[in-house]
Amino acid sequence: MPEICQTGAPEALAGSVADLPNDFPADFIWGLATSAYQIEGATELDGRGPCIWDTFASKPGAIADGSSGAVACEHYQRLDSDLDLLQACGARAYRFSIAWPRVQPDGKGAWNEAGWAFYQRLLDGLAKRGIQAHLTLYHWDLPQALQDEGGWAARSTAQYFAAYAAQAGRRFGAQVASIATLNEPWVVATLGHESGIFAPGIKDRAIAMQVAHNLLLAHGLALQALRAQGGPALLGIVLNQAPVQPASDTLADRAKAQLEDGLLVRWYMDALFKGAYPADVLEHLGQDAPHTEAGDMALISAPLDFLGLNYYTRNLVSAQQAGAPDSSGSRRAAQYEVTDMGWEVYPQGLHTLLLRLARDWDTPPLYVTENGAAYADVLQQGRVHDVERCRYLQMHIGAMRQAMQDGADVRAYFAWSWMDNFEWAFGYSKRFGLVYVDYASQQRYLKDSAYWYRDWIMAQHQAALAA
Ligand code: IFM
Repeated sequence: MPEICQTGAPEALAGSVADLPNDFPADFIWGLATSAYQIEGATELDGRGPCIWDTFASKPGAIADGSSGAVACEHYQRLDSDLDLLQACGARAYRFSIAWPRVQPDGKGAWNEAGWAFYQRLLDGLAKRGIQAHLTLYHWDLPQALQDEGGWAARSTAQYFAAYAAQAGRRFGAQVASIATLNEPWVVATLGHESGIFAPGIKDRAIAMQVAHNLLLAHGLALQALRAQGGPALLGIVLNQAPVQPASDTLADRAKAQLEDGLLVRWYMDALFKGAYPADVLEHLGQDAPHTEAGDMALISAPLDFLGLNYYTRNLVSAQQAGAPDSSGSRRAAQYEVTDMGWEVYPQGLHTLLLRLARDWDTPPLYVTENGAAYADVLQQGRVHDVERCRYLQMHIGAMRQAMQDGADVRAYFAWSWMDNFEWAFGYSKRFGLVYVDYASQQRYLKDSAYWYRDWIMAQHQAALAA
């Protein structure tokens, strides 16, 4: 391993580079992750329809730097050279999403063949380079035409999503290793419809909880359609999760943490793996609880092949903290070192979370589908010495390995993100990439973390061959 990322961890953090175990299973999946709206740009090219993030970003004040995904990383136009870059980063697997409005501009009705052709080129390029494809069907870019009919608050959107999922399965199901229906339904429901800091910018808790249910229904219907096709791809969903901890031992803080855990973790986990919403959360919601129909929960809790988890930090809550949670799901009061997002670096939370999921629910194999950190990177003579990001990745990989040794069945790890990109309401002001993007020139530069991760993946591969 290169010495650039050999710095030790502060005492408060679990693990250090020296402790990083080099004994992962030979078939463990190492990858990089992105999403369509965050990197593609080309929002008006080749027949793509508008999505809710195009609309939201056009509202004054919605995005911190006034930007949008219209240009982003120009990945749509730079696909071939970007795939060479992905290979140079050593990725063995790539998690990406399809922009629904690119392949079906109105979210229903006609397909856009030029849109499908882009993703076919992407899959061909991955296959040519020996990189496994992991597809996410929905990473937040709902076609605006469906929003105009009520968006995720309308049950019909779940049906349209299932039709789109079935079409994607028919075209690509044999070419991808896995298909995740949704990315982070909590974010879509809560940040998009309760706090309104994300698209479509609605602020209504009853609508948010109906959206939370309709998203899970959409997942269930899509899963049913994909299962019926019987393709080889493993099927699952991706949730953002965190251990929710009280900021103090007071009764009020503990009660608040219990409720937040109910809304962030148990709402989704109980629905997916027990076929019911948690009683304490339903009671808390009262009139704001969603309308459900007979058969919904059976669809939602149909067996999965994998569960994807996006982990960034813990959620530390206190009864005093009012206001909306941020995009990590937290209303926070930091006790440890924080990233550029203000999120605590808390690798032991990944260990806690993985073991808790395995203990409290009958989960399928777990994939860590996102993990990473934003830092204020500086490009100097073509290099970015992002020592903190290297440490972040190393410590979280170490925590994940420890969880595996303690009994969690984890099969994959995807670093977020392959390249700097549009960080939603933060625009381009936050850099999560292992690759630095100079947005003015669209030049890409591997950060030290990319070199480290490349060498780490290579070392795992060699260890597997030698075993
Ligand atoms: O950039 C996002 C991603 O789209 C979803 N998960 C969290 C990341 C960092 O905020």
